Amino acid sequence: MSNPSDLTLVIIPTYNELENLPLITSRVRKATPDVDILIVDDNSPDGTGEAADKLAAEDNHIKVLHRTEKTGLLGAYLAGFEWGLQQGYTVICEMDADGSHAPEQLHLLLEAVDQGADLAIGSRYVPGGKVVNWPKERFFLSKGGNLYIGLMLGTGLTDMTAGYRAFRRELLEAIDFDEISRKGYIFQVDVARRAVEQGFDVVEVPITFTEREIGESKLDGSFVKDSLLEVTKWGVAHRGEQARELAKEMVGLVKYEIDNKRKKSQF
Ligand SMILES: Nc1nc2c(ncn2[C@@H]2O[C@H](COP(=O)(O)OP(=O)(O)OP(=O)(O)O)[C@@H](O)[C@H]2O)c(=O)[nH]1
Ligand SMILES: [Mg+2]
Repeated sequence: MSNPSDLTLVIIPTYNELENLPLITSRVRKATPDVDILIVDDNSPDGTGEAADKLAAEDNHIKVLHRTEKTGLLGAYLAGFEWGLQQGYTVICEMDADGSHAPEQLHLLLEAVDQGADLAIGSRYVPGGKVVNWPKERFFLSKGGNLYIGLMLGTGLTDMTAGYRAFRRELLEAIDFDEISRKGYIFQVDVARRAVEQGFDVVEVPITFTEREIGESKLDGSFVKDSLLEVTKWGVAHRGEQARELAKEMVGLVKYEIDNKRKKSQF
C-alpha cells in the first residue's frame, strides 16, 4: 500500500552554512534514504551554494535551488514549495541546516502524516519534546511566547513557532501564501493558524531540538517584539475582548522579559 510519505522532499534553506551542510545532508540520507533533499541557498558569501552543487553532483537524491538574493526564510521556503509541488512530491518538509532539527526524528513527522495529519509539527513543548543547550532565558522566552500565542489564537498547539514540519501537498496548495505575514519567522505561526482555521488536521510530534553548535544565527532581536504584536492583532480579531485583556497583561510581561534579557530571537 502506498503512503503520502513515499514521495517526500525535505527543503533545507541555507545561508552561510558551509560547515553544517555536508553534516546535515549525510544525516538525512542515512536516516531516510528514500527522501529527496532540496537545498535552497540565497547566494551565501561563504560558498555554501557551490558546496551544495558538489553534493548534488554526487547524489541524485540531492537538488539545489540558487536564489540571487537573501530575501528571508519565507522567500526561500516559497521557492522550495513551488519547486516541490511542480515535481509532484506528496509530502514536503522544512528542516534547518544547523542540526537543530534531527534528521533521525524525521520519520516521526512522516509517520504522523501517513496516519492522516495534513501538517505535522516537530514540537518542543508537547510532552516528550525537549530543548538541548539553550540558556534558561531563551527557553522561557520561547516557551512563554508560545504559551501566549497558543492562548491568543486558541489553536490548542504548544509550539507554533517551530520550524521542523512536514506538510501534505494539499495543505500547501490550499494556503494563500500571498497573505502570509513576512515579519521575521512569524510566517510559521501564520501558516499553522491558517491550517487550523481552514479545517486541516495539524498535529504536534515531540522532538528534541538542539541548539546549533557551528555557524551563526541569522536572527535579530526585533523579531520577538514584531512577532508578538502581529500575534496580538490576530488574537484580538479572533477572540475579541477576552484577548484584549490577555494581551494587556502578557505584552507587559513579555516586554519586561525582552528589555531585561534582550538576547536572542528565535522563539
Ligand atoms: N536560504 C535562506 N536560508 C536562511 C535565511 N535565513 C536563515 N536561513 C536558514 O534557515 C535556517 C534557520 O536559521 P538560523 O539562523 O539557524 O535561525 P535559528 O535556528 O532561528 O537561530 P539559531 O538558534 O541561532 O540557530 C538555517 O538553515 C539558516 O541557514 C535566508 O534568508 N535564506
Ligand atoms: Mg538554528
